[in-house]
Amino acid sequence: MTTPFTLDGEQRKWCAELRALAARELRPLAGEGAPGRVNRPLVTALGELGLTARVLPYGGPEGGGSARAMDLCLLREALAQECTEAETALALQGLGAYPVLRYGTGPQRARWLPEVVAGRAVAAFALSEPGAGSDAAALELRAERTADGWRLTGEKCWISNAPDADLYTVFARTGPAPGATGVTAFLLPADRPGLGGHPLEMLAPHPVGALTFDAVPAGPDDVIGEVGGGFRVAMSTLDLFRPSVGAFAVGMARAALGAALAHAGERHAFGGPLKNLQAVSHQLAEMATRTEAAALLVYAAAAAYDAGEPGIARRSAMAKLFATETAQYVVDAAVQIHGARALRHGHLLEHLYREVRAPRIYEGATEVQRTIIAKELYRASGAARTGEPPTDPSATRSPRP
Ligand code: COS
Repeated sequence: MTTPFTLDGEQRKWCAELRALAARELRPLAGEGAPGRVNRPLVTALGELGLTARVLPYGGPEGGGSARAMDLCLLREALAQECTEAETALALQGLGAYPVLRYGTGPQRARWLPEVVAGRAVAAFALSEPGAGSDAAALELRAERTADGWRLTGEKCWISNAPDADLYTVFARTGPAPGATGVTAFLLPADRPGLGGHPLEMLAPHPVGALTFDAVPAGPDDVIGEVGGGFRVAMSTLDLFRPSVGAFAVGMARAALGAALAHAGERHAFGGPLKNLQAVSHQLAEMATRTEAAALLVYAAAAAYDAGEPGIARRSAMAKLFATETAQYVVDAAVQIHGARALRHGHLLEHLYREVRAPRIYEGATEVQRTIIAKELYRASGAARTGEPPTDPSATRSPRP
């Protein structure tokens, strides 16, 4: 078995191939996309190159379907070093369609997964609302009972790939109970009557929008998982994707570190290359050390997920928290080493500086990750006092087939 402390030769080779592929095939397509909108040629290429299939291993309508966290993390880290747009387009396909892969019915899987995997359909994960970001269980999108199902009324906000996606995993309140109880996940195609939306202009270039629901009809066949089981669908999806946000951050940190190293070797000031200045060399060493630590936390969380170990929610939270905060530091330090040239539009670091901010917020802000980690610490210390085994919210995760 591979230890999470180092990648094996095959994994390193795969990462190198992915980087070359991203630079050759994906970066040119990314350059042609409109900021803030889904880049369909890029999504199609990710499907045709077989990359989406690695994130969403669809084994037929009734087949198993649990993504491998390590594959997802290595894909994201490698692509992020060459083309963040391709990286994010791939991740969003996974996030939007993973609930269908893991919890969907045979017909839901058969209808949508081949399309998403091939890059012909675009998926989105619609959880956040204007009044429910970090406090996801406060969501208010109402699903009112009708004779043959539900009608959804309300709105979603900051939804990646909206409003251009073809299918949405939507979390709505089907029961009167407040909080996590009474939330149900629905699979809604974009052409459902009453479903509208508009793009939002954000700092990062990836597509983000708002959705409006005006009595949108949904039937029992649209439910993902169980009625009332939607919060668990959302949380377990995030357990898989949070370490991979960390991997995206590690990829960006590596790209920034590479740029800073190159610049410090080429740029002369005060009678020699910048790298001869101790202030610069110590900064580079610190950037490298923190990036390495972030990568190790990400690989450890991914390896634990794939092995079905306990404490996944905590490990995912730690990986995302540490890696995204580290990447912000590394990109900022790389900008500082470059000086003003890094702030010009079109410079790699200007791009990364815009890209690196959002991952500290989406899929659970840094503060939410700390809350998840602390909750588990309290559970474990409470259990140690009583002698009971600690409860683990991520423990009911079905083992990988
Ligand atoms: N896996 C499965 N189930 C989980 C879980 C996990 N990782 N974490 C929590 N649950 C379950 C709990 O077991 C609990 O179920 P029961 O009531 O049946 O016991 C239920 O979900 C509620 O859990 P909890 O009480 O911990 O929920 P909170 O309302 O306190 O919320 C946080 C917890 C803050 C962690 C949650 O709201 C969150 O993740 N917020 C950030 C949302 C986010 O990431 N948004 C980004 C959207 S994508 S860009």
